[in-house]
Amino acid sequence: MTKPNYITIETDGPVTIVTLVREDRRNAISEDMLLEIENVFRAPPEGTRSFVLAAKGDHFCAGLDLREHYDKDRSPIEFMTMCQKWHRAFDIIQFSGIPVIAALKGAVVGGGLELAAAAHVRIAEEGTFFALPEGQRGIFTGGGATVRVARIVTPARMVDMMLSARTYDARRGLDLGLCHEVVEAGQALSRARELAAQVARNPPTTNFAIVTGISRINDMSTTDGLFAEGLLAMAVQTNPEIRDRLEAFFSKKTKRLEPGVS
Ligand code: 1HE
Repeated sequence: MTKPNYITIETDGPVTIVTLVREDRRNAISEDMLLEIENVFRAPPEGTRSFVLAAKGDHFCAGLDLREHYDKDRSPIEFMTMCQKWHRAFDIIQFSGIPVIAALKGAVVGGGLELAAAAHVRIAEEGTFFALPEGQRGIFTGGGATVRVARIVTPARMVDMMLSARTYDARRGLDLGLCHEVVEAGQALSRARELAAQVARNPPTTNFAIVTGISRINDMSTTDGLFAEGLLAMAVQTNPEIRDRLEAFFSKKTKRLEPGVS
């Protein structure tokens, strides 16, 4: 694989850290950058058991590269094809079977929010803000927000977000499910790395079931969903790898859950 220009890829044991490094454009996603993002999640470094998705600079991601869009003056079919590329790339992030922890800061807007929504856990630091400003720019979402963001915040709220271009800060984002944890300014990356290291210690089959199964089952009817849940549990609960963990629990060698610790 040739060296990417718009992302960096670093491995720390089983954790692979993918960083958007186009800070002069506020990490706006161009066609080339999208392909680089897709490639690393499609073919992760050997031994990857979890990902951190991070960004350089003050902002996570400003969405679609509006300059490239303007300059290319794409035809309807060209943009449809582009959307399909976004969908393909973000589907790989969501469904490759490997957990992705996003470290959010500054603007997480438009296509940047679509990218974050494809990650499984979102850690936001103080100063993060979420928005869908597409309406204001006269455009529409095209990277999966109508599916992923609408499911998080409800379709009605997404309509409002797009019409009003209102921004939600990290705390409000936490209430709405746009992020799962808020940390002090400057701490999102270290917390995401810590969580990714913890998640990497889960059996891969268990992580696979969690990150692919829950979303897919929620696309199914109740009957199909319950059946699919049984099939996944059948594979995970009978995995010989989990026996040691249960024994460690019985012999009180594992840390107990504590109230109020997230
Ligand atoms: C960009 C982009 C971009 C910045 N494409 N070049 N997304 C938006 O509508 C967000 C647009 N961006 C912003 O609102 C602001 O840039 C930020 C709040 C993210 C950051 O503000 P700030 O003051 O730190 O930076 P800036 O001066 O606005 O931007 C720095 C440079 O990055 C500037 O270029 P320069 O040549 O003047 O230095 C900006 O033009 C450039 N820049 N954002 C291209 N998005 C699959 S469909 C998805 C639909 C969408 O995502 S719509 C995009 C929504």
